[in-house]
Amino acid sequence: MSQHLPVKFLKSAAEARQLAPDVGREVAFAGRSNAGKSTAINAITQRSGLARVSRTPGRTQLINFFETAPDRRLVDLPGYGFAKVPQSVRLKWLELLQHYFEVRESLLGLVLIVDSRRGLGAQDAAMLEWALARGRQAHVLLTKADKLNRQQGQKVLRETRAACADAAVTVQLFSARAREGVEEARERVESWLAP
Ligand SMILES: Nc1nc2c(ncn2[C@@H]2O[C@H](COP(=O)(O)OP(=O)(O)O)[C@@H](O)[C@H]2O)c(=O)[nH]1
Ligand SMILES: [Mg+2]
Repeated sequence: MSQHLPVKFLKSAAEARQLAPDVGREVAFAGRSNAGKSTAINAITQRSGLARVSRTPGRTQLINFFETAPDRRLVDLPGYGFAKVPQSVRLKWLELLQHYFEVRESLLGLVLIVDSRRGLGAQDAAMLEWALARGRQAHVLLTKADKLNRQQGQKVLRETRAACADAAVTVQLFSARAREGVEEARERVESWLAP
């Protein structure tokens, strides 16, 4: 187990034709806005501030590619669930996301970021469904677990596992703040990127 995942920013894509070349292996991170995706990516890669590269002004939503080794990538997908975004803009992101999952040969697994206090939502379930097509796997991080007591944590873990009853999906509690589950998440990501 490596101690960290070296990461270099590769490129951003606003449209399908701007995606990084579809070679090698990659792992994508998706989640509702504010679920803790940037924080989780930073904890897993131990690069504080890395995923902030993806923060762009206004409502521009980009797919950001990071390289961990030649032809090995982490992909930061645009967050969903903003209340204030116009329907037309929301549809454009969803189309781009759906296109990404449809065409991407190098995508091995999805890390789905879910706020443990909210649980799995309809859009999260849609992401999972898109990702699992064509033999891919998924790993759900129930984030901000430090906000729950042990009993609440076990309950949401149980409920989420039941909702994702699929051999290709694993679920864990995660807290960047309490450093809970960071190693487990990193191992899952590294197993997808390993040759
Ligand atoms: N308590 C707690 N708060 C967290 C944790 N991870 C993220 N947050 C907070 O949740 C908010 C959203 O986090 P961010 O990573 O920017 O979410 P993103 O929009 O999904 O990228 C921020 O205020 C973070 O400080 C965690 O493990 N514990
Ligand atoms: Mg973010």
